[in-house]
Amino acid sequence: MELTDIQHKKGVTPREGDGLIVVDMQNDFMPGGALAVDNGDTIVPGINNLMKRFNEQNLPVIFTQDWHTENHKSFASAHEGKEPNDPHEEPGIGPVLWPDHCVQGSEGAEFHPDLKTAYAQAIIRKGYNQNRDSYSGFLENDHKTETGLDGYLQSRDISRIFVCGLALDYCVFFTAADGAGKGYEVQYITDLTMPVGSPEDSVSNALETMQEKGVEFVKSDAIIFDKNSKVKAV
Ligand code: VGL
Ligand code: ZN
Repeated sequence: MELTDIQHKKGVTPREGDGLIVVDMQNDFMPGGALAVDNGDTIVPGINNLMKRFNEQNLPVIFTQDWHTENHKSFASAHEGKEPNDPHEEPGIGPVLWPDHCVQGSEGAEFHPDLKTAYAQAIIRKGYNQNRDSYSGFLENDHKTETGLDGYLQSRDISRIFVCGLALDYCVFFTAADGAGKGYEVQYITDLTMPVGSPEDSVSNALETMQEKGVEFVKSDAIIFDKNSKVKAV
């Protein structure tokens, strides 16, 4: 399955109770970065535009930020004789190992310089536990340990989330899937994401799993804002 096989919603109008989650728009995932996603930078203007419109409606924008320790166990360099993209299955790690990326405090962990970070009302960091990865913005890869995003969204009465960012087949996928699993309505914005594509079936696996979990797919030009449904400023 590929993105072109996916049925998209005709249109959706953001309303009170919605939030926009922008996943891992960091230098290391951009062309030239340590874990570069092809064309990862091309989605920055579209995300900026969408964040602006959420902001104008007084709807929250939340970022996630991949935030690893040095020698994090998801890095190939932490395993003798292993290379990035080598298959590796171990609780909380895998299905492949990664190049060193998004190390806490490094330039690679910073957001893309053109991303309008001022729109974000909260930033949830993840992946800081040395021996366990966290692809999802909600749960670490043990599928139990909370990042705090769920509590944040609940305390702000958010029940529907729009997700975009990097990467389609990892952190955006797991954020969308866990969101659906936790009972959020999830709108996956398919033109504001790009895939890593490792291993080979990662994209089809992500798309099929999200469909099974009831995630809905929408293109950014089908997100239609209604000025009359603007949330009142407090
Ligand atoms: C990601 C692999 C490793 C992502 C993060 O943001 O999708 N992928 N760390
Ligand atoms: Zn990572």
